[in-house]
Amino acid sequence: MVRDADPPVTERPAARRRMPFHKGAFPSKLRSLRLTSFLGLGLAVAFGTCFVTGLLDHLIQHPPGWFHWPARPIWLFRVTQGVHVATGLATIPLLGVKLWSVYPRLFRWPPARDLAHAVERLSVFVLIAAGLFQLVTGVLNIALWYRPMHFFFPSAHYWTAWLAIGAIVAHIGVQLPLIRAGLTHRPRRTVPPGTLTRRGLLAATAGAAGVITLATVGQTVAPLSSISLLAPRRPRTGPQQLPVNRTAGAAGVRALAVDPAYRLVLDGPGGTTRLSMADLQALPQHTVSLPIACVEGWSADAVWSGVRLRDLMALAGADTAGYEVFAESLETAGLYRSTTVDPAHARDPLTVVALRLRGEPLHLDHGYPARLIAPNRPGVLQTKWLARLTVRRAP
Ligand SMILES: Nc1nc2c(c(=O)[nH]1)N[C@H]1C(S)=C(S)[C@@H](COP(=O)(O)O)O[C@H]1N2
Ligand SMILES: [Mo]
Repeated sequence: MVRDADPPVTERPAARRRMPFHKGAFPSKLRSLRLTSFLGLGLAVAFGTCFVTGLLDHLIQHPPGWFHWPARPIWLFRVTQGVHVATGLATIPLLGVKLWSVYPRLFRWPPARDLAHAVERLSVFVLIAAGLFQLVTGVLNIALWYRPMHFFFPSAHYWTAWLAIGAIVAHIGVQLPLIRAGLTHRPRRTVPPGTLTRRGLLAATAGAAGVITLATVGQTVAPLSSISLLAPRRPRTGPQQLPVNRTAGAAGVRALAVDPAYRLVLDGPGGTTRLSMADLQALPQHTVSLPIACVEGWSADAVWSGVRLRDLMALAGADTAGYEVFAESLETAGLYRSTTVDPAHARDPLTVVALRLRGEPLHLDHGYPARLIAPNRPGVLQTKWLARLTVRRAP
């Protein structure tokens, strides 16, 4: 197997003869097992990190019984989701150059020597297709461009991730002897002066990944937002210096939200209470500094004031541990119209039903008259335009 290590793949006479394209297509001497192995290593680290952080996001949004996501530290989800988006983006140049480095092999003829080889090639095909699907849909999601996606993005992105990671593990397993050889054997071959070296190509690839990251990380790191040309959302844009994805108009809640007859319905073991804005304002007010950290990768700090959720739970007759809160929006149809606040988040002193943002009443697009804001939760669970809170025993 190690014989593959030295000459670049295009120089193997058999490979060249059998290529369906004219011989000498893309005849780069840069291609080598070593280059491919290093690119593969980088890709495995980036994709693996992206997979784990993505899985975490999925578990937080759809927690199975055994999973508990803590309310502290308040910045944890912001970091894991930022890492998810950054590593996903870094994968783009890595995958591009990796595919280029093995390009002649992808079109080798005949396509398979035997059954085992056919299975291996099929797994490579799955790997490429699933990897490209993840990158394209992920970027479309960051760009909030859902129109070309004729499927439900979160489910498609989640299940394809399993396909991709399965194919990657299989691929690494099959190629392990070659990868080991590629990473340990240093070929003596030299590249003519003045041409791109392998080290140069790896550095350029890493540089491209870095530039892409810098051009987007500003959607989370405010000081970098001015150079974040690729970030569609910046921390200080939007009403009250906070970005808005879904406006009150889009959610169809404008009329209900400004109706003087608005009441926040509070349901619990002690019965049902209907709280007017004046009632809510008369309860003890608390100010917390918490970020909105959207799963799309942007996040922004803000200062919120309102009533602690635990105070409302006490009012509803649930003054002890073991209760969760089901929060519903005035929105009737949206996918994100309701969430469950688990006991740890519900009792946290930083979890508030916010009435104010940066000292002003909430803007209609930020959830006026009242929204949920809790520490270390994905933005998608920070329900706006609250209509009803149901306090109930956690399962
Ligand atoms: N009722 C309701 N609340 C919602 C949403 C929504 O669509 N409906 N979007 C959520 C999402 S995805 C995020 S990131 C935060 C901030 O969203 P915004 O930018 O639309 O204010 O609010 C959340 N609260
Ligand atoms: Mo979001």
